[in-house]
Amino acid sequence: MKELSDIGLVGLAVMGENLILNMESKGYTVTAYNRSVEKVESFLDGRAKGKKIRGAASIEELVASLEKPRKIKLMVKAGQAVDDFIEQLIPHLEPGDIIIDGGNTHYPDTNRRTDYLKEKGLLFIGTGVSGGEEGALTGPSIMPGGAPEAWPHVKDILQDISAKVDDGSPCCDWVGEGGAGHFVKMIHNGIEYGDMQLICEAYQIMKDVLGMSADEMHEVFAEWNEGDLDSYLIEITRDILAYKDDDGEPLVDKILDTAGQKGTGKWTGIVALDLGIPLTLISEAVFSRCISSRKDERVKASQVVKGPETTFDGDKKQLIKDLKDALYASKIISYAQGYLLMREAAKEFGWHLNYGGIALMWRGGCIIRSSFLGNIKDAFDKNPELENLLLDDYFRKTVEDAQAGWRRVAATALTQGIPAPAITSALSYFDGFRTARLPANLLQAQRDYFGAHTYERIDHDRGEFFHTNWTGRGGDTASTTYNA
Ligand code: 2AM
Repeated sequence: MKELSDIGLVGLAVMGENLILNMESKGYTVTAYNRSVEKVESFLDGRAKGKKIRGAASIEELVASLEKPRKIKLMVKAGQAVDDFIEQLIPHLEPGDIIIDGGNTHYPDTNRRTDYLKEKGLLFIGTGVSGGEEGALTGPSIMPGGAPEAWPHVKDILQDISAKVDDGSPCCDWVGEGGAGHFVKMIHNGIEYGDMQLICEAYQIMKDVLGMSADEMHEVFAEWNEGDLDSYLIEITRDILAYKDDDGEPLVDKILDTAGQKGTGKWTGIVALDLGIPLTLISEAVFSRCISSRKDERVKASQVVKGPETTFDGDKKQLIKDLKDALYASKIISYAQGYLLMREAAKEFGWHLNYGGIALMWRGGCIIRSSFLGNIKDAFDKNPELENLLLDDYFRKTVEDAQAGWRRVAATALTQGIPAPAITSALSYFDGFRTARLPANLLQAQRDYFGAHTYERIDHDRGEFFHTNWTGRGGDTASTTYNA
């Protein structure tokens, strides 16, 4: 073992342990530390036995065991634990040393910590890590941001342990300044919410409109996974549908329909509202989980509130084909909206984001990995300044080609009374996006009528505001206005 370790890792829960083993397997020497020090001993005697991994019994020992500039990765509970370790580490570190937070941190905390450590001459990186326990061990998607000067020192190790795509490119690259890495991880999670909701809507339409069995749906997802929809989430859905409980019945049918959430989808929706970005699909996915969790209310309502009493008499094969188009088109909308939000956040926070690189980071290792992300990478390679994915030729044409089927699916869900908020709201966004004149002229008139909020006119320059005394009773004094 080398005299000094390449990196230290604090936090011996499963993600931390697996990342250490991953680093070690790539040839790095690692020092392990944990608040409850007995876990260091049991790790060294267990999974780390015989490997280039040393333990530290204290922060001092950890710091003394590292090559300079020191690199210490925190894999502890997000929040106070990160701040506590930073405070414990500061007195022992020297200018240029690097602290990396690999936890599920909210990006404003990473913005704050990057600035705080910069004042102390230290470099901070906040990185999203996606791929779960298995990914941590075999190759996760890693999304680092923070102090750009730190990147050259950690690039090799982070890229070596990350997932690789077919051509060997690592699913890890520099994301941007401050909290950009954790922001992009948050968007990843939001997109994950959207992708899962879309699949669930397709599932419910197959189950409740077409009356398909789990085995039949398994076949459909297996086929979809061979085409444009090829992705981890379609693949696991295929396998879930085939999984039988002890009595031979599909396990999925016995699972209670109340979805949990840990908050990253909600964070994504809140930022979208704050920045005025129409992130409709992901927001609907979050609200769908909220509706699902109100099970008692739904059960009671189902006994008294009637929906339409129609049965589907269309072509079953065609609807399955249409569902595939609806899923793919809606997914494009969701990513287009997620990218819009990243662009706006980059403007707001002064980040320089590499949009194609982000698609590549998500291409492998993480929950939303899919071949589709290769198309997004291509779109940004062609035009790094692409304003909206829907303006890229490939995506525009794909959505145009899919829209007939997509509209049939939305219409079927609506007439049959099956909730499909992600698929239908994505279609409404698409129609809003491609409509030159929306009814907001009337809305502005209403605002001016009741609140003297003023309006602009199509026959005058932008920026000139008018107020009308609509009833003859109001005054001519306009109120101040702002644009959301
Ligand atoms: P522990 O083993 O001492 O509980 C995941 O929970 C990891 O975060 C574990 O390594 C855990 O350490 C650590 N952790 C959780 N809360 C912490 C806190 N407040 N301070 C330090 N470490 C903490």
